[in-house]
Amino acid sequence: KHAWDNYKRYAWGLNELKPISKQGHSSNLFGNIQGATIVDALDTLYIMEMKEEFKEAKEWVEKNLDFNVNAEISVFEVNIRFVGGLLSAYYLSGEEVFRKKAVELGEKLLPAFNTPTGIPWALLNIKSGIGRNWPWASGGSSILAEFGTLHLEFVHLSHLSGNPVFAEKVMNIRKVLNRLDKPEGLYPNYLNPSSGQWGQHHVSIGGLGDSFYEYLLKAWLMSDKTDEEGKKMYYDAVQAIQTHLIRKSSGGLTYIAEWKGGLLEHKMGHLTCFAGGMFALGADGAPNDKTGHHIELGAEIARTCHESYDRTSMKLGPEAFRFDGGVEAIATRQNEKYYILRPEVIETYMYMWRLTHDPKYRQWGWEAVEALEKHCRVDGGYSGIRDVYNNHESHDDVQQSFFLSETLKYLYLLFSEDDLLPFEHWVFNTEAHPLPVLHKDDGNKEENQ
Ligand code: DMJ
Repeated sequence: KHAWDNYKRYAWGLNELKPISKQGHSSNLFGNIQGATIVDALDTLYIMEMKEEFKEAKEWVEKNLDFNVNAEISVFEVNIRFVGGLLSAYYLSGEEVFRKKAVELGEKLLPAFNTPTGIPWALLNIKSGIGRNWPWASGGSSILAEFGTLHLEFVHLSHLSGNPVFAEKVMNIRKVLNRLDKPEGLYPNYLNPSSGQWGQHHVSIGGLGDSFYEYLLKAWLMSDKTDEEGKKMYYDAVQAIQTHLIRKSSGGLTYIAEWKGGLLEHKMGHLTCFAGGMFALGADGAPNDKTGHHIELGAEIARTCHESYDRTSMKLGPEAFRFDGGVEAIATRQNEKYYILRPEVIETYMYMWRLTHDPKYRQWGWEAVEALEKHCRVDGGYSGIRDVYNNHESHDDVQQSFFLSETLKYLYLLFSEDDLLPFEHWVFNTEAHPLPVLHKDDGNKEENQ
């Protein structure tokens, strides 16, 4: 409520809030599409029964959310936050405006797929339909975690619009990936959309790779376990990750390293911490009696990520931590010591709690709540921190929209009963927007009704 009220007071209708300077914050990820915090927070407001706030947010969407703008946007960010947020708001509330807006935005994103291979561009001007890739990406490549994180939303867009084009686009991405040789069974982070060849052989379960793996598993779960291709791709990938990337430190902490052309960098990003929850969520379907092993792996990653928080002064985790040069789970570089209100560690606690009911996950979640209140809460909302090892806060003055959509929602779910958004019926997109499992008989049910 503190995060929302201050956003409303100082930055209403803009993308994000600057809680120290008490004004709006615009990120170039959304071009001049506005209202990221509103759309990202809709389902959180709904789930937390903040009815008045949800009503105001819905009215803003009806009157002001406009995609007819001359804007170059990140296809990935707009998909996970805006399309995902609108889809969840529709499924939870049944309000037609959200369905309509989601499909309208989905249509705007389609020109991104106009490449020789159908692997989409990272950036798209939604007025002109012209796409391009990030100038920093290896050899003009698209990014695995970006084009690999469209599947759940696009399947739902086809489901809700009756137009198969969305699902076709994401199924083609799978086809391209399945034709390619994978070094040691791993997926490099870079793929050129024109040649269909990998760029640099860098592999990460954190930034640039992360949610691609998440969406393989969740595509299978969301299909009511009928998507055998997604299932196979997920468990094969996890096998290769275990063999080549997962290591144990001398102090006994399991971590997931980064792989650069066969050499390991013994660094784990905060983003990588989501994988604890992913392994646990996928444990049930693991082949060869490996269920217990996948749960254990999830638990070990959760413990390592908790250590990365516990070993700081502020009890909030750094952006990246290392297992080399005599340290374990500690950031050594100044530019990796920040915390920007990210959710991944709390997300993993939530999955581990639901799947094991070990009370330590609630304790760890509560430690994070106390640290957020102590160090991130300011008069004008919540802010990120520049150095979590310092004893004095230097605030970055941004309240990220994912703080409302993910961090706060996962905390709320961690302390709720399991029947609030039960895993049998819902999967969370990578921005924590719940999407319903498409049960085998859904089509008939709709016809019958
Ligand atoms: C969010 O936008 C999503 O969770 C994404 O998958 C990764 N980065 C942020 C949160 O850290």
